[in-house]
Amino acid sequence: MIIEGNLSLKGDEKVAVINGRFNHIVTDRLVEGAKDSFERHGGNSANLDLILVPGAFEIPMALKKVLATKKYDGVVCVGAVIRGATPHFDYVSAEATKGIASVSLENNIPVTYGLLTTDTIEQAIERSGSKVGNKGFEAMTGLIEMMNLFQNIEK
Ligand code: INI
Repeated sequence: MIIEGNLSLKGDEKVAVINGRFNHIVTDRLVEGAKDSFERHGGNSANLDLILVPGAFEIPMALKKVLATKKYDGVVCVGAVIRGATPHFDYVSAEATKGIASVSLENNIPVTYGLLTTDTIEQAIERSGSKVGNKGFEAMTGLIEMMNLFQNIEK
């Protein structure tokens, strides 16, 4: 038997998007992409909460808090870490990524990763609704599949 998740929502699923506001010109577009995917797949926008944090570094701690409420069926994390002239990029992107992964493994609630880690602002723009798609849309679509998969595993 193959167990997988489809991409349709019933409309009662409650989802949170956690957005790191740093580079908000990019991350606001990721949020739009996530919302677009949620609505296109049958989600009710009244059941979609947006949680804003200062930057990607703060996403894991907000994720931990959000999951502890047990209010949500799934959480999408979006943010944009863009390389600068110093090693700051490496610390922020590594901690955000490690933190999201480790917090998500402690809970039985699907979490997806819509963090851009790019060398340039151009690459980030390309991945937030232009040439190379929208990572927020992809992360929400992945979340929908995982929420349905989790339900099917329990059946
Ligand atoms: N936060 C980001 O989300 N993206 C970045 O590119 C970034 N850079 O390059 O500095 C960034 N820094 C802020 C960091 O996430 C924290 O908000 C800040 O250090 C306060 O804890």
